[in-house]
Amino acid sequence: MTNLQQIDPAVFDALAGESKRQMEGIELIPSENYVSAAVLEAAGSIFTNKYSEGYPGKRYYGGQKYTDIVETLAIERAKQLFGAEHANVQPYSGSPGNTAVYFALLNYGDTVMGLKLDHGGHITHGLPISFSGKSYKFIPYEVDAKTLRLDYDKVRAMALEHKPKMIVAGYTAYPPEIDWKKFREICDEVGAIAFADISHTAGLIAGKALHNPVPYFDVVMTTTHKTLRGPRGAIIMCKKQYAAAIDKAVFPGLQGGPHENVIAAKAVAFHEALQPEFQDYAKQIIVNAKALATELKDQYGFSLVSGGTETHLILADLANKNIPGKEAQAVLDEVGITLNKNTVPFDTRSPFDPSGIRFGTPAVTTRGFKEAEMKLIAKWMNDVISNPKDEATLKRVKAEVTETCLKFPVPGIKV
Ligand code: DSN
Repeated sequence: MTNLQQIDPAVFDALAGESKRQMEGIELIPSENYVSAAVLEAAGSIFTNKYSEGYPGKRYYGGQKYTDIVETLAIERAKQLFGAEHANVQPYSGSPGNTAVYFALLNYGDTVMGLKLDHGGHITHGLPISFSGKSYKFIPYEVDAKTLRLDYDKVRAMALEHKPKMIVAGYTAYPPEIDWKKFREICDEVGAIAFADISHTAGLIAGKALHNPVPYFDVVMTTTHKTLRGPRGAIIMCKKQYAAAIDKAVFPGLQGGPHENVIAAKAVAFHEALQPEFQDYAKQIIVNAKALATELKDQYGFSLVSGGTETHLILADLANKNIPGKEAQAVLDEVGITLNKNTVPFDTRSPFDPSGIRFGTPAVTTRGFKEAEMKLIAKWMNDVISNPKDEATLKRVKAEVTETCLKFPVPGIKV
C-alpha cells in the first residue's frame, strides 16, 4: 500500500493500526469475519469506477461488458449456493435489503410479525423508531419467558389473531436453530408471506451445517459479510413469482448504481463458499461455539440465554457475575477480546448498558482456532470478568491473547 502511505499517511496509519488490532486480538463479535485476500482484491478493484444502473443485459449506461459478467456470476453462484429460484445481488447492506423486501411486497400500514429487538430481532424487523416500525404495523412476537426460545404455538396463535401479511423469521441474537418448516406452516395457515432474514447464519446454511429456509420461504435476505465471509453487502433471494417485484424495489425503487466492486467480491465469496472446505469451516464454527459455551457454563458458571447454542452465537446474561454488559465489553476490549454488550430477553437494564454480552466463533474459526483455543478463550473471559479491576490479571491475559493470536494468521493481513 505504498500509494496510500505516501498520499494519505493519516488513513494509512489508521489502517496499519486496525491491521495490528485484527492480528493481535480475538474477534468474537458474531457478525464479523475475516475475508480472503481474493475477496479483498475484488472489493478494492477498479470495478468501483463503474456505474451500472439496471441489471445484466439491461443497463442504462454503456460499457457494461465486464460488470455484466461479474454480476451474472454473483447471481448464478448465489442461486446455486442456496438453491434459489431468483437472486438480486445489488442491495448495499442488510437494512436496505430488508427495506427493499418490504417495499416490494407490502403496502404501507400492512400488518407484519417480527421478533422483538431485545429478544433477538433486528432494528429493521419493526422497531417503532425505525423505518420498518413507522411504515408498517409490526406486531412483535417474543421468546418464551422460561426457555428463552421461540414458542412456535404462541407465534401461531398470534398469527391467527393478527392475520399478518408477512412474518419475519431470522435474528441477530438468538442462539438456537430456527424451525423454518414450522414458520412455513404458520404462514400457510394464515396466508402470510414467509420472509427469512438469514444474515447471521447464511454461511452456516451455505456450508450445510444448518437447515436452509430458501426451499420453504417466499423471500430470503442475507448480508454477505457475516458467517458467509464475503464483502459488506446483501442479497435477496425469492421464488420466481416475486422476482420482478424484488428487482424493481431494489432498482429503481430504492437504490441507484450498484457497487460492482462489491458485487465482484460477492461473486468471489460465493465461489469460495461453494468449495467443499467451506462445509468443514461451517461445521467447525458450530463445534467451536458449542465448546466455548459448554466451557463457560460448566467450568465458570456463566448463565447462557436459551441454555447454550446450536449456531455460531452465544448470549450470556452477566447478572450472576455482578458486572454489566458495557463494563464487560470495555474491559475485554482492553485485553484484546472483542465482543459486544447486548440486551438479554426481558432485560431490566437499558440497551446502552444492558445485562448481557453477545459473542461467537465465525472469525476465530476462520483463523483456525479449534476446541483447545475455545477453552483458553473461556478461561480468559472468566479471568477478566471476575477481576475487571485487577491490572495484573489484565496484563497477563492481554499478553497471552497476543501470543496465541500471532500463531494464527488472519487472511488478507500481511505481518
Ligand atoms: N449489526 C449486525 C449485528 O451485529 O448483528 C446486525 O445488523
